[in-house]
Order: sequence, then C-alpha cells, then structure tokens
Amino acid sequence: MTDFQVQQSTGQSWTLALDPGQTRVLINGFQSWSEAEVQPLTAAQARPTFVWMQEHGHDPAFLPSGQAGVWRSHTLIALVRPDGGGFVGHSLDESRSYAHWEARAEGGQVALTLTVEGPAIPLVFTETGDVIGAVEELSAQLARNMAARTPPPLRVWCSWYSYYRTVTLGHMLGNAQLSRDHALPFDVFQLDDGFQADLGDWTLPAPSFGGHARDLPAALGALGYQAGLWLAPFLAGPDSELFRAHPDWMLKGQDGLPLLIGNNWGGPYHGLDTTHPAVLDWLRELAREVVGWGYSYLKLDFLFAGALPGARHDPGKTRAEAYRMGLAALREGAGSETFLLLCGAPLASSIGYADAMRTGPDVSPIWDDDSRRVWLHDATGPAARNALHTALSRWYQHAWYQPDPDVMIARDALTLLSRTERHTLTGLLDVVGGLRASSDPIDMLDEGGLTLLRRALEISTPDRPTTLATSFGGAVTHYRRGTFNLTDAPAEGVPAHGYREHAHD
Ligand code: 9PG
Repeated sequence: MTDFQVQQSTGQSWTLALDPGQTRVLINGFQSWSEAEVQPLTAAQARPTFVWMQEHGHDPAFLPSGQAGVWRSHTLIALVRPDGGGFVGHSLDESRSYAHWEARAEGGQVALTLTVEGPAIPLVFTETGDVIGAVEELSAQLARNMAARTPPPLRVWCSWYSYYRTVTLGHMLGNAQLSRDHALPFDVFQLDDGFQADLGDWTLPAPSFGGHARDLPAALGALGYQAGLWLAPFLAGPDSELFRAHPDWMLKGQDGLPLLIGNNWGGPYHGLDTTHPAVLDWLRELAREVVGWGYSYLKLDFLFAGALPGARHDPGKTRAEAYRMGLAALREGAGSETFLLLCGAPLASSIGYADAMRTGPDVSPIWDDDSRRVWLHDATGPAARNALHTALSRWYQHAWYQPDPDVMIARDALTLLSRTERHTLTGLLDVVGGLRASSDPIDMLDEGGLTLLRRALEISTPDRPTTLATSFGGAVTHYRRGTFNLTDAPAEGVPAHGYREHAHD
C-alpha cells in the first residue's frame, strides 16, 4: 500500500511536464452510460449533438469538451506516459460534492484543472510509476470512505433485451420454467420496463402485460428463483397520474416550471425533486410496496434525473446531496437485505447505497450504431461496442459496487452479432468479474447457445489491465487474461471486434 498524501480541496490547477503528443488520458464519464475510455490526449473528446443526449447520457453541468486536446472526467483522471507511469487525481468522497477534472494540451505541457462542485473534498493528486496500481488503490480508498456495499455477484435473467416493452407475464413464467427444465444457474428473474401503466404509475399495470407485476414473485419462487423488478423511480411521465396529482413534486427550471428532460418512451419526461419531503415519503413507500409484493432485487434506472441541475424545494442541497436523499429513501423502504442494481446512475455518488451498478451503455444485438455514435457524437446508446468500450475502461470500480457490464447475448437468431462478437461479450463478463445477465429467450438457444450461456454465467474474479499505454480502440483493451480489439481491423493476432484469451500458465 502506498502512503498517498491526502489534501482538502475546493479546486486547483497544475501544470505538468508531460509531452501532450506522448500522453494518454484515462477518463470516467459521470453516469452508467457516459463514456469511460483511454485516449491520446491530443484526440478530440466527443460531445453529443442534441441536448436530450447530453442530459440522458452525461452531466449537463460538466459536459465532454467536444474539442481536440481537452478531456473532461468525473471523480478521477489519469495521465499516462508510454512507460505506464504518470499522474493520477482522485476524489476520496463524493457524498456531497462532485469532482470535475479537465486535462488540456497546452504548448508542450499539460494543464490540469479540478473544479469541485460543493464543499471541499479530500483528494489525492500524485505522480506515480504505476498508474494502474495507483488508480486501483485510490478507488479502494474512496470505496472505504463511502462504505461501499459489494455483496456476491448474482446471475440474472432480464426481460429487456428480447421482449423490450412488449413483455408479458407469460414470457416471464415461460422462460423461468424452461430455465428450470434446463437447470440453468440463474439466481434472479428480473422483469424490466413494460409492465407499468406509465412512468410513475408503477402499481397500475399496462394492459399489454397481461397481468400484474405483483403476481410474479410467488410463481418464480415456486420455480426456485428470486424475483427482480425494474423501476425508474425518479421519473414521471407527462401524462402520468403521478404528474397530474403532484406537479409541485417535480424538479423545476429557473422559471419555476417542471423541467422536461431526456427523450425516451416517445418524448421527454419529468424528474422528481428528491429534496421534497413528500417525494421522499412516496419513494420510501414505493420501494416498501414492491418489496412487499415479493421482489428481493430492484433494478433502479434513469437515476441521473435525481442529480440534474435545476431548482429544488431545498436550494441548500448540492446535487450530490439531493441525489443521495432520494437513494436513502429508496434504500430505507426496500430494507438492507434487498439487492439494488442501479442504472443510468451517477457513479461515485451512489457508493454506499448501490449493491451493483451498470458500468456501461446497453448491450444490443448489433455491434455498432454508427449513425448515433459517429454522426451525432454519442456513444452512450445501445450497441455491443459501446458497452464493451466503457465497461472495460472502468475495471477498478469493482471496489465501489458489483459492476454490471450488461447482458450476454448468446442466441444466434434475431441478432446481428457474429460468433466472434458473441465470444468478445463473454470475455467482457469474464474480465469485469461482476454481475452476470442474459435476456435470451431460452427456447431460442440450441446446444451451442446453451453452452455459451452457461459459460457466460460462470462467476469470475475481476481481472487487471496490463497496460494503459496501448489500446485497440480507445478503451482499456489489454488485460492479463486476454486482449480485446474494438477496431474494425485485425490487430496483433486479435480479429476485428474480437477477444483473444492468453494461454494459462
Ligand atoms: C428500459 C431500459 C433497460 C436498459 C436500461 C435503459 O440512450 N438511450 O437511448 C437509452 C435507451 C434505453 C436505455 C438506455 C439508454 O435503457 O439501460 O437496461 O432497462 O432502460 O427502458
């Protein structure tokens, strides 16, 4: 263990004697879906074109720069020399404040700036001969300071990536039954978006679901599975009963009107003001109610809405504090035994409440979404490549919570993923060493598919990178157990989009 010097800071700047042309930067995006990557400092950091993408995938108060030679990062940043040494800056407490880091290539040097949003934070800024080791040690220190929860990882079947919003009670029960017949080693069957009448109206069923979410847990229990439920507890649809009854509970703009944010479900939606006492009571009650239905696993999604800039009932709270008040209410209602997977969530400020965290964008049955990634500069949307890129570049976060790199897709029907790309997804799950999940309709898996799925469900320990100085595709791609290639051309014996495992000693 290195003895790092901890200082209190409200913001600071450094000028570093690093050659920008020889320096790589490791950055961490604000929330689950925001990019994390390791890139040449002189390259350009992508900033999404549309405001809804900025709200939905980034921190609107500290957006990616959109410029060449300027890189913005949340909580931590590392500047890496070709020899693997360099500089690491790391916040050691994000329960009240956000640490915004910016590295800028300036002449023959690198200018680094830290801006702290909120009260002074303990932090370490250090030069090191081993950036990988220093990032791991400081992440573990942040996790200890914020009382991280890291229960054993679970193996989850989730309805989203096959049934999307057309999921029915019958799909859930049919898959659970088939899974039992094949003795597949899932712990949890989790119902995703599609069962509810509207965002916010969680206890009213959608007619298309063919039942009520409260009918599921007992039937799953009889098959030997725990029940999991998706909620986006900080959102309210503009037509929901929740919004109609309580427009005063919403996060507001400076004009005093409820903000419309993001864009999903066919348009924008509202966010709850998590400093409002009535909202906190409602959140506590919601979590208590669904746990009362028999759910022991909750996937709490679109949580960024609780940390957006806006006018709040209690203007004295920082965004991090407001966000954590909402999480505290949900945890209180759910009880400490309920497993909480957070998603679309500010990362470091969730530590201590999250059992698990989505650490990348959604996987989907396509490799890339060029139109959104290349032309609209937004790599936070669903695509296998985007999920790999970001989840691989957050390897150290297993100290903060159980990382969830999202689902394996093992089926070979209804997918555009090649055999090579499917193998790469199993590699991702193996090196991240966190939650395991699948969404494949079990009746779509032949013997080969079932074998691949069983492999993907094998729990592993987190692996470590061998270098940050080389990358095949702008992410952390070189691991001890194997090498990923996220580029479109073969590289050093690893096929395009591929993963090559190293021979075991
Ligand atoms: C349910 C889904 C699933 C999924 C979540 C989240 O950027 N986007 O357009 C975008 C769309 C959907 C999305 C994430 C990002 O998915 O990650 O697992 O629960 O909601 O609606």
